[in-house]
Amino acid sequence: MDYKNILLSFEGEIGILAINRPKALNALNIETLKDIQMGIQEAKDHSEMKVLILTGSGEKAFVAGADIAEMKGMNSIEALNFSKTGHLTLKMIQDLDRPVIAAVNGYALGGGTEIAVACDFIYASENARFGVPEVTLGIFPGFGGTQRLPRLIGKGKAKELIFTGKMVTAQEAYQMGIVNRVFPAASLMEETKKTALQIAANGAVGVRLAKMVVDAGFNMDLSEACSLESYAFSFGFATEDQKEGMTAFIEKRKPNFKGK
Ligand code: DAK
Repeated sequence: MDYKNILLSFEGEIGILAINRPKALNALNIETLKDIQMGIQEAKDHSEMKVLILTGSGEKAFVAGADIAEMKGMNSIEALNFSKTGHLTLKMIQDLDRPVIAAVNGYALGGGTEIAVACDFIYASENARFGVPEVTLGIFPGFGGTQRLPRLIGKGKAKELIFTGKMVTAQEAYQMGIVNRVFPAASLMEETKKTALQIAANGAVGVRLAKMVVDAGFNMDLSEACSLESYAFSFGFATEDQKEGMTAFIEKRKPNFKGK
């Protein structure tokens, strides 16, 4: 597939989607959001892929936000269209039936932080910067930032970021619980790939069910969520991977999972 503003590649079981608009620090315009949607669909159709890494091209930015030049002249209807396109893009990332790791390699501002937070978890380089500076532009976060950020780090910390619009370092983002791990810029991709390979070596159906249960159960009450877990857990016993995983343990060998 030919994309204008993303690069999509596959290295064995790992997919890498890099947002690639260097002249605007990978800012998200509508064209880029649509490219990301098509890239996610292509990754989904690539059955060999077990984990997707989302990153930004270049050394300076992951995504410096929504494209301010494109947004500046929008009326409310165009803004609604933009917001819906953004929400759909982030939902496609969140709902991908395989894990998505954000490798944040520089500025992740506004829509950049929002798209990272829609991934399953975030690794960051030491030079990464996070923030939702929309209020400094006279708006507020509109790609799920007012919803996903409080669910990830709690309402108080999310409101502090949203109301001040301040930027935080990768280390501060780690302390706030936005980021799982921080690495020197030169080793971010290598470390992210290591984790992706560790995930890819596990039973793919189990990983996929676990993602679904964590996400779907998060907004349910505990007893409903545990009931969902029970049914999904039982379904796992209908798979070849469960038989292989447990047989391999008993036979003291490495499992050979087929994702079936
Ligand atoms: N949009 C468009 N262009 C951008 C950009 C952005 N967000 N960020 C950077 N650029 C462009 C710059 O204009 C500059 O272009 P040229 O002048 O070279 O043509 C080029 O990228 C390099 O940027 P700088 O020269 O500014 O580079 P610096 O190193 O000096 O500064 C910076 C880097 C990241 C600190 C700075 O560029 C910056 O503050 N950028 C803006 C960050 C920001 O405010 N991001 C949040 C955007 S607001 C909505 C839903 C969601 C949203 C909005 C609406 N709806 C419901 C409608 C989301 C909003 C946002 O994300």
